[in-house]
Amino acid sequence: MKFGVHSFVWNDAQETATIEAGMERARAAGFDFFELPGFDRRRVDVGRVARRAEALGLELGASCGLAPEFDVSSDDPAVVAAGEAVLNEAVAIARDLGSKGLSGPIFSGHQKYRVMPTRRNWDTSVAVLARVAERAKAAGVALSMELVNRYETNLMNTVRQGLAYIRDSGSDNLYLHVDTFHMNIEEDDMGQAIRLGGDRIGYFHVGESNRGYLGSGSIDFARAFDALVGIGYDRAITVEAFNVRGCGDWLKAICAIWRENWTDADAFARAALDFMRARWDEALRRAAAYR
Ligand SMILES: [Mn+2]
Repeated sequence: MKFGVHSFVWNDAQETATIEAGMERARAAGFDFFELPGFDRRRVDVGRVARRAEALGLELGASCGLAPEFDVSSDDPAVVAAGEAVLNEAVAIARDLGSKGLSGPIFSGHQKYRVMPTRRNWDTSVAVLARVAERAKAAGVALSMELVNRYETNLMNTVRQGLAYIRDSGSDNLYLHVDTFHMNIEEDDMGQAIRLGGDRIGYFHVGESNRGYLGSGSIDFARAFDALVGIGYDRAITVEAFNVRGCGDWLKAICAIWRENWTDADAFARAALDFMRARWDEALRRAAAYR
């Protein structure tokens, strides 16, 4: 299994220099996969980042979220068109980074909504993602939609909803990106949700219920990892947490990061990798015992 770490553990990765610093710290902590968020291509030398990652032996993953003015589920066609352009650009960046996928909450604005989603919002989003998924397929990039919790989108929050979305799209290049932090809020049972997702689970985030040290909260990692082993998941498992001092106010506002759970990012990352490896090995041993 490839274990990854999100750049947010160190910083919000909006410039070449901070991205390179994060990659070096991730490699030093022992990771072999590194996730980058969306960024402004004019501020990041994508080719240089890709070469540096290759030299370090790090596989890159790309993700992005959509600001309200790029909400592809919007009732305003101009906003939807702007959002589709942002997604097409994100696919191109993912391709140029050498990432096999683009993940994150790409199906709506990444924001707290104050209204119910309508059928029209759903259909609008599905039509956009179906088109973007086709373009992404031609670029060798799989799209994985992150099922975030109710405070960060209104369109869908569960694996069952995500599967309905994929069916409606008719796409074979749309997958689900699930995250233990969000599933802990929205799913009745994390293990059942992962099994229901099966081969449509395209990417996996590990986050503790308090966004702090893995094992310090209430996430049932045995249940989650047993299910991942059960479905034969073989893509990256990436720990996500937020560095309060390294991440910008825009990001902290969206994800409601209001306090510091830890201060030493390197120590957090090393402990997270040890924790994930240990829980994964336990899940493999349990599966082998009942094969
Ligand atoms: Mn996540």
